[in-house]
Amino acid sequence: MSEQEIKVPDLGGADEVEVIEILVSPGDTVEAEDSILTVETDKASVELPSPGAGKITKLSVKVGDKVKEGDVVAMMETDGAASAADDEPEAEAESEPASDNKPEPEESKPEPKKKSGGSRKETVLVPPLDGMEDVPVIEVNVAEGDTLEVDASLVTVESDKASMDIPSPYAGKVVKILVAEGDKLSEGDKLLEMMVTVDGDEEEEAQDEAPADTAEKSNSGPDEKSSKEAEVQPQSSTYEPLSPGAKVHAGPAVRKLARELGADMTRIKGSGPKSRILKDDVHDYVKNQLQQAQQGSPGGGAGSGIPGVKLPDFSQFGDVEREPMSRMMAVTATNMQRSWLNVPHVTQFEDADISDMEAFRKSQKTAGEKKGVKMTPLPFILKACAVALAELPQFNVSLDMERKEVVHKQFIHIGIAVDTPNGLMVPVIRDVDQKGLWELAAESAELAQKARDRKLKPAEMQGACFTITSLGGIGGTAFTPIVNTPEVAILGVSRAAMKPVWDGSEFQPRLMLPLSLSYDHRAVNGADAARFTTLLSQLLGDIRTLLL
Ligand code: CAO
Repeated sequence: MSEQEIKVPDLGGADEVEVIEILVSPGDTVEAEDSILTVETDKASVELPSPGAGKITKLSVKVGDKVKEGDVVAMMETDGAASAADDEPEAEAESEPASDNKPEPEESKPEPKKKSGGSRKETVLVPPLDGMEDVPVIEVNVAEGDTLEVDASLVTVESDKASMDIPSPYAGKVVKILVAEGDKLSEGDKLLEMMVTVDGDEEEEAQDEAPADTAEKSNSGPDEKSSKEAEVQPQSSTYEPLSPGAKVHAGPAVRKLARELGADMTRIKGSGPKSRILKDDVHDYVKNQLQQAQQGSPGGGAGSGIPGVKLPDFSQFGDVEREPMSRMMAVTATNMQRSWLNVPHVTQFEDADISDMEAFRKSQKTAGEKKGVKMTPLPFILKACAVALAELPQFNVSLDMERKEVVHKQFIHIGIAVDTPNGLMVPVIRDVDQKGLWELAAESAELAQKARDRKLKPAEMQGACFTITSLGGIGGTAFTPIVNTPEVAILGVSRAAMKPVWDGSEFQPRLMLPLSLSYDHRAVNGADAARFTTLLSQLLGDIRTLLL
């Protein structure tokens, strides 16, 4: 037995490099060429291999340490065979070619900001996205050469919950667009370059800040787009596959682990520098996949216990065309299926006599015109639901099945389903119980318009206790809505129609509003559901009771 030093080999020109991962522990037995640790230069990550077979006895470095050629990083016990350490084995450079270690050519360095007759170049970055990351660009709204005002929409991005426009922080001319449809963006990513109009003082300031500020904000080098892709695309937070051709950055030990666990590395988000995949990322990914399988796959088939639907070759029956689902459609489909599979649904029907309510609503037409607000049946229904939720709080809960707890909500926020050209969206009106009818009319109209214009912010679609889906403006006599989990009930409203109603001595023509209440039968029992719809019917039948 003899003790042997493991040293940092020739690093292809790099001086000091940082240890980013340690792949062995004292006591581990390693083979020759097994990776000991990973260091990262500006341009490449490098695994330092073991010079021979033996047992690691000591580590002399930790993650974050800077090392250079010849530094001892670990000690190992060998059986006395010839040491290869002194031969300085070549480190295994991975991912980027060795030539990347060369100093950057002069011309690729950003130039200091120049005074340019009342304008300066700025790189517009992605602002905070309400905590979201990797949000796909669905539309680029400007072209190179366009002259923009402050707040002009630059691009539209679409998350699971909402689409939003990213506004221009400057007035000026678009010089170069750095993103394309389909790119995934996170806060701080570069969007485009603009020549921004500045006044004299600001220009002086910009001159003083250069070049440090310029290096940060301006980068018009030819590699801009490709480096952006390399940085952004692998950062999928939902374990979506990387785009075709995107490179996986990981060392051999991590690759080996992924192989052993059967994990597809192109689906793993790397948390290391430059999105490098670490061992923990592989473990997290596998854990996440197992959890998903246990909870049931949203798409049915594997994991949910439900056989998937096998599609025939439709072209055998006639011409077909295929188009990709929009992200919103795919998300809605997943949510609907998740709810349908998880929630035991029951629907309770009721008709509310809204003849008097309708008379009152019509009497408010002129007042509405003066206010610029249209009073539809929806605000009355919102108000009636808020009263019913307060009186029957078992509807204002969510179920935490994992902890076997019922979450009671002390607020009354109601979602309204809005039909938009891009699909179904559900903005949320907060504190409905504390708002008046005009306020509810104005707010629901405003949110519905925002939904149609794809201007809803994610926060405006969160936090609902209950949902109303009104098809009354369109038609139909009844339907069975799907509960918008984790809420436990949803009210479907169909088209009001004149019906003969028996008053004890004769039939009266009354305007009847069909209500369909779907509920989660785990949280709500049938008797309470009947109480809820009966109460709604009474409240809408005599809207004075809404004030009580
Ligand atoms: N019975 C009869 N008429 C009704 C009615 C009802 N239940 N509800 C609304 N109306 C009338 C309104 O009074 C209005 O008529 P006037 O113009 O003569 O006053 C007309 O229908 C259109 O109303 P609206 O749809 O503009 O307004 P709203 O407040 O009733 O609804 C909104 C707003 C956003 C809920 C609705 O526009 C919408 O998008 N509904 C579709 C929701 C949906 O897709 N649900 C399905 C989800 S599951 O796939």
